[in-house]
Amino acid sequence: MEQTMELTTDQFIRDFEQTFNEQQQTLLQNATPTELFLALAHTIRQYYTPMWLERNESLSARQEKIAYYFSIEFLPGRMLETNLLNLGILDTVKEGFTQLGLDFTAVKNAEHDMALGNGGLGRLAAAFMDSLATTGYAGFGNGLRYKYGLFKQRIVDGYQVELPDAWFGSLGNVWETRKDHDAVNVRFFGNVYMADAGEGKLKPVYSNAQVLRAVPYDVPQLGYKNGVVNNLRLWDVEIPEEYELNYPTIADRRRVEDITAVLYPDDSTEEGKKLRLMQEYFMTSAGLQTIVKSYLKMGLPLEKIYEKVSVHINDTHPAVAPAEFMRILIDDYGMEWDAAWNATTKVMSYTNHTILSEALEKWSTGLFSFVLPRVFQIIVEIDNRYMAQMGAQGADYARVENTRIVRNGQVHMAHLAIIGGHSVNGVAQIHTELLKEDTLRDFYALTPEKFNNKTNGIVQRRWTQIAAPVLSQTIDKWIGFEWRNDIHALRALNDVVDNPRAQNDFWEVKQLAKKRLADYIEETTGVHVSTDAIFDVQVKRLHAYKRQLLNVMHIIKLYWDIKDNPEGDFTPRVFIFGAKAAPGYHFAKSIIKVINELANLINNDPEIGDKLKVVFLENYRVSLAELIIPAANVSEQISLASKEASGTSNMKFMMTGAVTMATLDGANIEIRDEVGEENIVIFGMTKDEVYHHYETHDYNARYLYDTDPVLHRVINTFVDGTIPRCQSEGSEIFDALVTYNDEYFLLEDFQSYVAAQARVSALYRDRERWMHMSMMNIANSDKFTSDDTIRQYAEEIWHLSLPHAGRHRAA
Ligand code: Z15
Repeated sequence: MEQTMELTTDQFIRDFEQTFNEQQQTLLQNATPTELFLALAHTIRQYYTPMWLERNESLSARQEKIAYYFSIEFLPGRMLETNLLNLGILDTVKEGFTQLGLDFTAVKNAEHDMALGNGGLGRLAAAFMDSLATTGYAGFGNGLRYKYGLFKQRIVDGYQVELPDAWFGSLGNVWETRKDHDAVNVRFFGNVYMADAGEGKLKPVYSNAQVLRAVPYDVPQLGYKNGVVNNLRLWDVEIPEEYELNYPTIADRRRVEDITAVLYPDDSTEEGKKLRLMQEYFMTSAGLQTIVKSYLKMGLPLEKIYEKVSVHINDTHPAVAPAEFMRILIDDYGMEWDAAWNATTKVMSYTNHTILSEALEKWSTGLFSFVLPRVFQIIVEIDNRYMAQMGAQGADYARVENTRIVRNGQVHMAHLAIIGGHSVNGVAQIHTELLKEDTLRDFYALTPEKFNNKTNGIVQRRWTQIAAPVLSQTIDKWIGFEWRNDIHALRALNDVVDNPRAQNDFWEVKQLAKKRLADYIEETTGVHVSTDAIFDVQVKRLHAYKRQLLNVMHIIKLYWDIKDNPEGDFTPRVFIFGAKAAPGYHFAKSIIKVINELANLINNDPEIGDKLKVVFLENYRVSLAELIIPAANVSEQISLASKEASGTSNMKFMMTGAVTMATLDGANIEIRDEVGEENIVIFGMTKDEVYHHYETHDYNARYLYDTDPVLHRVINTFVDGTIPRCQSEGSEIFDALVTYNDEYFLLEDFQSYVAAQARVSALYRDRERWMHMSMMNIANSDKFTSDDTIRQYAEEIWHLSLPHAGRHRAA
């Protein structure tokens, strides 16, 4: 049901000027983009504040069930345009700025990305917040208010250099509101023993514990044109006044502040640090404590909390939740174990985002019991009871042993999340199948009813209406406006994919986006790229399994093709990379260095010219993605089959008309199912072929290197001095590929990748055919709306019902 704010341009201008005058006390003409941004953001705050208050009142008055999404990362990027779009006033505000003679683009660019996330997992969490509000479900986020978000990446001499990202800096976060009255205490360390509490009960007594204050900052999450405002709650740490004497020096205080100082810059690898465990427990405990408190305000029995509360565990980072929930129910509120366990398992659910074992968190029992002594006791009890119960049911002993929580001196967080909850889901069909048949097969055998799939999605509004306004207008022109409110209406585009005038329009749209990106490339790197070339893009975290190196090997092959035959017929390409490497991930950083040096070699070779360009754009982030993705012709989704749980940028590229170069991995498979085999370019091994290699140990990379002359030459290029200034990085790559037998099977997939790329070049030269493919991708992208994904979570996992429309909803 559509519902937009009623706001005329004149009214907006009055509101904005008044806020600006109160805040900045200068002339509009003198204001910097940042000052204008602050005034605009505060104007918007005034617009949504009444909706936010009303939403909270109506949810508690109606005692609606609420789902809480616990995530150590949220990656919303910029919020200004999303908030304006969702209020239905983006065009009004743009028009107002034009009338005031102000540059809206400069103002929107003054907003710093809110980058409290690494990559896909954090971006998905932010997408779900938008979709929860948009669908109207009561779903709130719970996370950490890091002072420094994901590091800022600079490239110096081809190397990645990391700089701190003080994202709210001295200006503060304009969207947040501190909620002092909801602050709670969180305890770490010390000793715990059980004392007699009378009536045969025991109560824990703590000594020497460290008590810290958790203070929430709430960030509103606006629904698209429906007047709904949900809440993203981010916790910050403070020293409670009564304990200030314990922290006499600034250094003492700093150690505490560390808990919310930095987002761990690791993606898909476990960061086994004490501080990380403290972060995880801090946000989980604070969140759960306030959830129980606000539930009890309704005057309902605690045993039935699962009727009004769901808690979702996003990856293993908040997986201490079942144990902490048990602690709160038993220690703080005196509930019996069985009732508490019944409530806990009905409240909790868990999403797995990877099969890479490095990312399935495990803590040594020594560290865990040192940091969280009481929680550890509870986990041991859960584990013992699990063993006893499974034994009593006659479950297979080996399976039970494989699934227990405490094993070989380690606490297995995924196991706690599965045993302590009622649902575990993967994030794409193939990923969920792999969980069932491999990673979590013993759990699947014991409790198959807990397993389900929820294929990821994206906030399509951001990637079209915000990131690609001209594309959006062109869609309007051909099929009308309905798709802006109901994305499934986009399918009407299927009728015009072969219409020459439509094809021409969509071609021009892409050319404009490419021009916009080409200007940015020239400005930031000094490299001139031609928009006549295919823009071939791989943007994502740098990780061996994502195989940026396979892309590099293909580029090297093309380089030699041109050098061997400079007059040959060649379809020009611009290869564009964007990728951050975890600061401790040495090999990933070596790949960045090699890409940059290869780029120098190729871009400065006059014989190569416009046939081939390679560009590495530094500091890839959400706002840069908004510039890059709509400009892509080819979307590189080339992970080793089975390794990329889903991928989500693949969906964004598809929707803006790129053709996907894909392995049969993650959501690529579902993209193929939507667009059809002939509108995607598939190559490489299947997951079964990969697993066959694992089972037979028959893979021999050196043999491929020795026997395939093209491969031989390409791989030698890393070490023979052709690419200057990366001797040591080149030989690391050589060793990984040949000496250490190529863990991700790049050599095996190379020929098939090269052939697929040749197919792309031929297809691109046939403009009609290419535009058919491109438009088929746009026209059939509706399946990947996170609005539908979140509806499935809400209905099938959290058992939410749609709250009744509030006053702001049209009748
Ligand atoms: C992360 O971004 C993902 C998985 C993880 O385990 C961690 Cl620690 C971070 C990604 C997956 O790699 C990606 O395939 C998926 O699309 C995304 O999560 C969202 O589910």
